[in-house]
Amino acid sequence: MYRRFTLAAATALALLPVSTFAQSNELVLYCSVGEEWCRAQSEAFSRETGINVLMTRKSSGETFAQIKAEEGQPRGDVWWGGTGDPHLQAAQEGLTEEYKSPMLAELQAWAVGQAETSGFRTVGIYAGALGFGYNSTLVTENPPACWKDLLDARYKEDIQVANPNSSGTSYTMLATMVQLMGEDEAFAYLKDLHANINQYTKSGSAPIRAAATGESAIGIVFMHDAVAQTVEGAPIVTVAPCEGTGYEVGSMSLIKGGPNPEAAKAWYEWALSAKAQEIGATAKSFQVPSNSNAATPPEAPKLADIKLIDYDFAKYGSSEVRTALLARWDAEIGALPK
Ligand code: S7P
Repeated sequence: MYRRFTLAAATALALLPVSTFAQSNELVLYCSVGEEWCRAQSEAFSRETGINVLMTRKSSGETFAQIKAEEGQPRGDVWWGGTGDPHLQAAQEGLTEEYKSPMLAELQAWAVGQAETSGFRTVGIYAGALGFGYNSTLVTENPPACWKDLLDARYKEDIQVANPNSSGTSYTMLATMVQLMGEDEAFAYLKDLHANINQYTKSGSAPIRAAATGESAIGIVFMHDAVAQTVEGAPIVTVAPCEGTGYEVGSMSLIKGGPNPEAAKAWYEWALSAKAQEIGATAKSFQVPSNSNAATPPEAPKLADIKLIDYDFAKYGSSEVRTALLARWDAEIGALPK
C-alpha cells in the first residue's frame, strides 16, 4: 500500500509544472552573452540579493528556439543578453512580458528605441558593431578592409562565421548584407563567400577564437569580440568594413509566465543599473552599455567612428522577415556542399 502511494505520488509530482518546485529565492536565467560574462553577472546578482541564479548559456537563436519550444510551460524567468532581433521576434510572438521599467529614464536612446519597437517587451542593454578580425601572423599582405575583400580566393577555406539559425551574430551579418546590398545581391555574396568558409559554427564568437589560435585566418564577428582576443594577447586585428556595417542592440526580456516573477523583476532592474552594466568589462566584454551613467570600457570600438547602417530592427526582428531569411539561408547557403 505504502509502495503504491509512493509511486502514485511520484507520478503526480513528475507531472507538476516546474514552477511548483521553484523557490522564490531562485531565478532561472537564460544567458546569451559570453560564458565568462554570464557567470560574473549571475554571481554578482546572487551576492547582492541572496537570490540563487540557475544560469544556462546558449546563443541567441538557440535561446529563442528554446523559449518558443517552452511556450505555455516556461522554465526560464529572464532572457538576458544576445542580439536584439530574436528578442523582438519573441516579443511579437507573445513569448515575453510587457514591462516598463523606471530605469528606462537612465538609458541611451537606442536602448529605449528597442523597448518601444517591441511594445516594451524587451529593452536594450548594450550595443556593438559587426565586423571581422584577422590573425596578423597568417594574413600579412594587403589585409582585408572591406566585406568584398573577404571574397578573395587567397582566403579559400580560411574564414569562419556562425550559422545564423543558432547565432545572433551571424543573423546580424545576414540582415546587414541584405540592407547593404538588397536581398538577391546579398545571397549572391554569401554564395561566393561560401568557398572561403571552412565552417559555420554554432556560437557567434567561436570564429574569432579560432582565428586567435591560428586554426582559421579570419572570423566574422562583433568587433568587441575581436578586440577581446587582442586584449587576451592574440595577434588579432579588428576591422570595421569599409562599405559600412550593421550593429546589435543586445537585449533583455522577461519570459512570459516564468516561475519566479519577483526575482525576474529584481534582476531586470538591477541589470539596467550602471553598476551592474560595468561588470561586462571585468569579464572582457567590451560592448557599449545602455545605461548612460555606466562607464563605456576604453577598449570598446567607438560606434561614432564606424560607418554604421541605419539598421531596421523592426523589420529584421519581425517574425516574418527573420523566419524567411533563415529559411532562404538554409536552402541556398546551408545546403551547399562543403
Ligand atoms: O560575445 C558577446 C556577444 O557577441 O554575444 C552575443 C551573441 O548574440 C551570442 O552569441 P551568438 O552569436 O552565438 O548568438 C552578442 O549579443 C554579444 O555582443
